Amino acid sequence: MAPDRSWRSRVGRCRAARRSRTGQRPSGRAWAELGLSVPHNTTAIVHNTTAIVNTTAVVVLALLIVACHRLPRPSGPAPQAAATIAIRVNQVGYLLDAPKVAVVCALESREIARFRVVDARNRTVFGPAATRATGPFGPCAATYRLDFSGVREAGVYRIVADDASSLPLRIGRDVYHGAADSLLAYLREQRSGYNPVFRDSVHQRTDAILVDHSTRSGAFIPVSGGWADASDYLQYGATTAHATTMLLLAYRDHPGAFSDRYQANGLPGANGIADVLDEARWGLEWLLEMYPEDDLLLNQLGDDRDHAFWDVPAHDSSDYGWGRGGRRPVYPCTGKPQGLFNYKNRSTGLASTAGKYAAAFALGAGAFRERDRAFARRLAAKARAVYALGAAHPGVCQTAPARSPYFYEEDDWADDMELGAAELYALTHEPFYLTAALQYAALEPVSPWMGQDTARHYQWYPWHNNGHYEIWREGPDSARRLVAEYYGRGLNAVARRADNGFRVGIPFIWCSNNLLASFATQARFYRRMTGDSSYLEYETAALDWLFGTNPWGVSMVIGLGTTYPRTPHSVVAQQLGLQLSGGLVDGPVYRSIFEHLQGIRLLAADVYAPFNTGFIVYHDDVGDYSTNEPIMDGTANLAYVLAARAPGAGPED
Ligand SMILES: [Ca+2]
Ligand SMILES: [Ca+2]
Repeated sequence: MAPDRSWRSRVGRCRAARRSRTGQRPSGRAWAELGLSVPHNTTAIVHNTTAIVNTTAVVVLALLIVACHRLPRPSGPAPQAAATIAIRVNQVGYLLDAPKVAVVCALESREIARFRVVDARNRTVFGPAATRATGPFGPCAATYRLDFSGVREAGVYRIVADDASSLPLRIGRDVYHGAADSLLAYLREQRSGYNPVFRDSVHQRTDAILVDHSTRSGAFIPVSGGWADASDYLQYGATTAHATTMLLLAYRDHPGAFSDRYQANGLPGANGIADVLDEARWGLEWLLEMYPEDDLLLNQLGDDRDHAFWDVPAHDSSDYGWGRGGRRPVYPCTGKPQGLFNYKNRSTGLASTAGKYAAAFALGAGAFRERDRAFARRLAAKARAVYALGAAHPGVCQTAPARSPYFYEEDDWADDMELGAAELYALTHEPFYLTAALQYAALEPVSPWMGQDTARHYQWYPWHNNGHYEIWREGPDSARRLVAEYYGRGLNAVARRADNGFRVGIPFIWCSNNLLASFATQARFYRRMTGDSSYLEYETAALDWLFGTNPWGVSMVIGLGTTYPRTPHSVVAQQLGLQLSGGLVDGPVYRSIFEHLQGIRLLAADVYAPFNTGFIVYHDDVGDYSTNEPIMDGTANLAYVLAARAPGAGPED
């Protein structure tokens, strides 16, 4: 989610379709095989398009129709605009033995004393039970928590209170079956290099020209591959490394959550390797290209000049001075403030990026040790080298702005070096790495956003420090107690701010959904490390929020649940008339953030308007890049906790 969105006003003008080629365009069935679908009322148009693909002129015309066709407004149950109360539930479902809570959001102050749980035949199976009044929150003049943890029989139910009823909700052992895997569809769609959705190359010949290097600027370095960061086509080493790490961890700890239905190139078909490992390898291969020499660490591909056009990645028109659709720049970490034009970031070193690469490489070396020894050896050598580079150059390597003042303002690097050291220790068992990991851990025991009202964009990244858990897995008892206590401090700081009906204590900065996914991940780690369930209520509430227990009643992952983003801020979805699948969107933000970002223009009436009256807002609108843009690294970050909830996910459960 690159922050400069001055280009966003171009949304809806269908510029790119005029240049689109369609010879490789899959049919509707092929979309489905890729985990994508065509919204119901555009199906006929797309099928027609496929049938006439041989005539270029007609295809261009047809694609214009498709590209300009407005996607349907959010379907599923109406957001109950007319009702004064809404009962919000986790639309993915509730595990049998887990805490189960629904939340009432009353738009007018109103007493809701009791509730019932009814089954598919409308028979009461629980209650009437007392509600718990929890005060106002955002648009809700009053909230109530409805605890139905006592329902432990698998089935489909609804919650009923006064004249309102919730969406149907599922209770069962397998409600998260396939959920983690479903996220991978979005990552495949975001692939650069060969892209399975377009069945075409994306930026394969354009990536990249080295810039901002003291002696070698202008040299071509092959760095095609990886994933586009969001709906623009910038690519970042830091977010890619974090995403790759989370995929590798999800598979390491919960292999049973993942299946094998796709090939390494992302096309349908099993290849004997879990798809999550195929995807992680896609990330690793690109990170290896981005670290071509021991002292050359590349950090960013493309820059915000990308934002001049709203077109599909296979036909990106961005012009970096080498012609439209020409080569793209790749930036190294230099340890100094960067920016080719007027704006500069505040980079001070290499360690924030180097630590992340080291962690991904070391984990990859372990994951592929038996599957591909040569690849694993290469990863292990690169892990050591890039870790040493980071240790020699402490400080942060931020992303580089170009024509706009925005960039990822990461301010911490000890967390990244800690994770790198911890993964190298797990791989090599050389004591030096454990000592280093503990020293770095002491520099930043708590992720600094925890307990705060706000933070800069990506200021404290990643949003949870996975290094503590990795130390706990491998370290001595004294270290294990220490890092568990570190996690507890952060959780406590967030929980102290969560005295509201939804039990959320995160700051609603940009990418608030990522904070919730990370909070839930850290809470889960802490529970496993200590056996202490003090924060289980908040851990559960964070995931419930992501899947619909929020004021808007929206599941924040496209394709999961009943009511999810139907018009995300996505070029591919809008231009091709596709329903994406698997992407986690940014999530609600403070009203003040929404109102001050450049270039946001809602393109349709706000169906959630009754719920956008408070201090936080969310819009299912293609024009709102602040709350409704799917994000690559947030999606991968969520894979871990979703995998942990899958039936038979692994030894932990
Ligand atoms: Ca596979
Ligand atoms: Ca960091």
